[in-house]
Amino acid sequence: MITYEANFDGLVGPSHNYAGLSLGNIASTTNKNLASNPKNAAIQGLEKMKFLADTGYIQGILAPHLRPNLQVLRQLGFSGSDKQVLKQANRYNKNLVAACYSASNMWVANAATVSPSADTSDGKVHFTPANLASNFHRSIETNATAKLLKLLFQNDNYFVHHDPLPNGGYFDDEGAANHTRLCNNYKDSGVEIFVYGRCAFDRSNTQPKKFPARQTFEAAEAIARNHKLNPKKVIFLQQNSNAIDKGVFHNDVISVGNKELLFCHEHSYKNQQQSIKDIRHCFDNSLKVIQVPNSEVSLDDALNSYLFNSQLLEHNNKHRLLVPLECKTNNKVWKYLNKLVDDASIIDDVIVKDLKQSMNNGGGPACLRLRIVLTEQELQACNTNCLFSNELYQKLLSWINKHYRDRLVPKDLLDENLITEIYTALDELTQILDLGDFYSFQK
Ligand code: SUG
Repeated sequence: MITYEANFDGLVGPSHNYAGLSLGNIASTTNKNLASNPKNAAIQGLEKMKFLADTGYIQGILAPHLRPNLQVLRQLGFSGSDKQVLKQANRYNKNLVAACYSASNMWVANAATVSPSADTSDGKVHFTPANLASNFHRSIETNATAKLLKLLFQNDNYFVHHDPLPNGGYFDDEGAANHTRLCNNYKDSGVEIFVYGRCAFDRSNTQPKKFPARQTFEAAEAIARNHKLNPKKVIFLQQNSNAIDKGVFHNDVISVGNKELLFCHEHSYKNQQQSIKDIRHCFDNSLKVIQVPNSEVSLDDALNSYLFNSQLLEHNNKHRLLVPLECKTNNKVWKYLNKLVDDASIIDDVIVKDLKQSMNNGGGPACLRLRIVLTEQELQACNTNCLFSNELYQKLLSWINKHYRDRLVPKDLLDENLITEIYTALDELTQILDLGDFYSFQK
């Protein structure tokens, strides 16, 4: 049976803006209040999807969530017309309005953790939407994500949807950004690696000092249990807390794995050498590890370039890396990448894509995609209108050009016209993607 690794990318929403909402994400805090360009952001993402689809990879699309999230503002006691709600909330706290407008749901690597049917004891694909409990603006994504995944992967014969984990600090979960799957072939059972930043029940466990550790060990364990994974094929590794304090807020900013290859920085994990040994022990001799030494690419260079947030793709039994443009403009990283392609027989191609609009908020190529390994039958069982095609590309491109602004600054979030523009755009999108009345204003 043919089995694919499909990449579902988040389509950037029309309210993409820079609000400095994520403590510990250096790009987000540095670029606070910068003018954003939602149109370019969406087109940059769409061009990445097109490239991958044209190259032969299975590419899907996840629709943006409804923003502003006025329902949350009403829940918090702001009332009246939409305009009045926004005005009152803005008087109360500007960050609250920005949070309700955030297009952060574009980074779908944080949407959910997905285990392929080859790894689960009931032979079904398991989904757990992330609670994203560490940041308010991200925590309000969970319900819409759960609804969207259920809509796209509806067939009970193939798909199991779990509830998000409970809030309250013990089970903070950031989804696939802290989850890596290694396997020999996609159809074979694999090793699932869960990376966490802190143990909630063991306060003596090392914690970062400056920035929050967003994922807990307890959340990772709960997902592995729910997904009915074979305990012998699951590994829990702790992130290096100094790296979190430098700005490594998710594991996918410092390591990426696919098939039999793990590409990581030497400061990815708490006990790096033991962690690699554990993976080797759990996987088999075919495991390949490229560990990048700090002397060649420092943590700062890794963070500035987002080298490890590349998409690591299978290519003719080898691998290729789709890297953000920032890897090319960083001399050390670019030199390293050229050496990697020249020297070894593991990576044979590097593709550069401009994703500057997303990068300014700390979201690189790998943040924009949720990987879902699917058999041919499972792929046919999902909502195929959300799978990429040239026709869909053309439709989405003209939809973006028609509806998106090319500049947003904080004061624009109070412009009532923006709400109307967004509703009109999203209404049309549900027709393009055949999502029915997905958004609450359509009821
Ligand atoms: O959660 N940025 C996101 C970036 C997520 C990147 N995803 C992965 N690494 N998988 C975050 O920090 C910034 C929003 C703002 O400041 O406007 C933001 O939410």
